[in-house]
Amino acid sequence: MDFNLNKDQLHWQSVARDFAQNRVAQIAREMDETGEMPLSLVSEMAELGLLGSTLPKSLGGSEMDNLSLAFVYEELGRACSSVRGFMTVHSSLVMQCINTWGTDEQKSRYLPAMANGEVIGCYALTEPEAGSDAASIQTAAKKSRLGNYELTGEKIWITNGNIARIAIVFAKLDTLSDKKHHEQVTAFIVRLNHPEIKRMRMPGEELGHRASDHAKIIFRDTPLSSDLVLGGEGNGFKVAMSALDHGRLGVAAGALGVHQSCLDACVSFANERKQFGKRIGDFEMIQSTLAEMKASLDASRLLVYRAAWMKDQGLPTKVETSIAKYFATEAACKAASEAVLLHGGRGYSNEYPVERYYRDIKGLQIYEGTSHIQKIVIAREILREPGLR
Ligand code: COS
Repeated sequence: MDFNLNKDQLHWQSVARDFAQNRVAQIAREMDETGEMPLSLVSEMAELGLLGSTLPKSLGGSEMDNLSLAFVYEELGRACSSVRGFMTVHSSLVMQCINTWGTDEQKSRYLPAMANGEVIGCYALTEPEAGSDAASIQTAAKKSRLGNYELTGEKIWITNGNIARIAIVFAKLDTLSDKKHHEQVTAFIVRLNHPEIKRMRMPGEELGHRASDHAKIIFRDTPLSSDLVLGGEGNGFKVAMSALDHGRLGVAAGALGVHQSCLDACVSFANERKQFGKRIGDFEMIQSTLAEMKASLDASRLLVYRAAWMKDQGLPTKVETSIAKYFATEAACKAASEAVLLHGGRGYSNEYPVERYYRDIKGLQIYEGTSHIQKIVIAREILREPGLR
């Protein structure tokens, strides 16, 4: 792996940093308090070419490499996890997935409009009884004699669900009911502005990601034409898992951003706060915290960049992505907890941003596969291939 960044990578890092620091960070606290992300940010991200990410220019994309995309998520994550989460779902889970599995017609119908921000996407896998056990979904697709489908079921925790125009929805196909659970799953690209589709905010107030749009979506005999199947009947579980390989890397990169912001906040606080007659940064216990935070950040960064770099080489990255997601989110959780402690009483209030980082980071440890799930993916692979390096 080459540790020197090329011109394009430096460009995307700088574009994302400038946007994140000058536009997003300025309003992050307000978004957290109001619970809304202004949609103008979506248009701005589109104009900067961020939403088009790795997609080809012929489909409205920006042709950045996956390492550059990791920099974009890292920079957005430094400023606001809700905005980073919006983009990871839209650009990685949905757009990269349609680009991999879609027909030419599906790609040209949806991807340019998504790259320019006109159409927002969401990914509808999770259900009340199917979280970690993704193959146990109950949403059903009934196939008619003419080859069309009807969709019935309920999806929850769908990020971007109320603002999206399209969703990738995973359902079990009735004609495949004699197959194994995961072999019945089929993915559909569903237009959400249909009267048979009900959408609402998730009940309750969330710990973090308060400017994210998390929806419950209900389908009742929703008609779907045959051209909306994504990746072929019965391939939906593979579509879902491969999309998560993109999304999990985005989450891991976002965790780097939160971790970096915790460190930055702690360094500045350690330099300005005085106790016992000197800067708290002069005390070895505080120095130990800062050193651990920095060492674990560097380790996370190497793991995230390794997975992105391998993806750019066309190598399989399922395990490396799970390692990056697991390690980077756990390390950032610890860093955020230490950051609140280091700030003392001030860290416990939203006077300082570490309180928001602490609430937000917990979400990254859970969504797109909890730390437990990432450990399952890693362990299964090393048991299957004991000499894995
Ligand atoms: N890419 C492509 N295909 C994949 C894949 C991937 N990353 N991971 C698994 N598959 C394939 C397998 O190869 C297998 O295919 P075959 O039937 O041809 O052998 C099939 O999918 C089933 O895989 P597996 O047996 O591993 O499925 P499990 O039901 O045991 O599930 C876990 C595996 C637990 C890893 C999976 O359910 C998972 O990731 N759960 C978490 C879901 C999640 O992240 N939810 C959050 C929703 S988004 S916020």
